[in-house]
Amino acid sequence: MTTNKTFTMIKPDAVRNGHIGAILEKITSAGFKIAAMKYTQLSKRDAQEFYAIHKERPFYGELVAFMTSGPIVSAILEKENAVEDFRALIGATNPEEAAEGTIRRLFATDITENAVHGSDSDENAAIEGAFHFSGREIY
Ligand code: RTP
Ligand code: MG
Repeated sequence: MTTNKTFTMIKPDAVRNGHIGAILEKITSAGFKIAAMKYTQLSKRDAQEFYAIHKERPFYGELVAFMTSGPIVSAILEKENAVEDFRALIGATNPEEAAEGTIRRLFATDITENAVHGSDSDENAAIEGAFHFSGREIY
């Protein structure tokens, strides 16, 4: 069996609303192993760089303000087919469009404050994991 990795953040809305434990339970119950994890807060510069791909989008300023508005939990997760399976577990970006039982459907506030991040490719999973964790923090 091949295993691979994805990167996630429990975003400030879900942390503020007390959902860290319930979200981690959904993640581990779905078969993801935790390879790295920390409780931290993004600086404005961190968030601008992490979301640089969206810098021309109209929601970029709002996204950076939201992602720096409080602490987050960031983690590297390991599972066979990790990126695709995790995107399925979290559901659509807009929680109103997210499938029943998905993390965003259960815990997100709206399309901006949508509870969790999930990498969209193996390449971005590696880039995003390395942005948040040094080699010594990954097990
Ligand atoms: P993520 O990167 O956080 O896993 O989310 P995603 O792939 O489902 O969505 P993406 O298009 O990459 O957008 C990144 C984050 O920007 C915020 N967003 N706001 N107001 C809006 O129209 C809007 N669209 C996106 C969300 O926080 C989204 O997760
Ligand atoms: Mg994305």
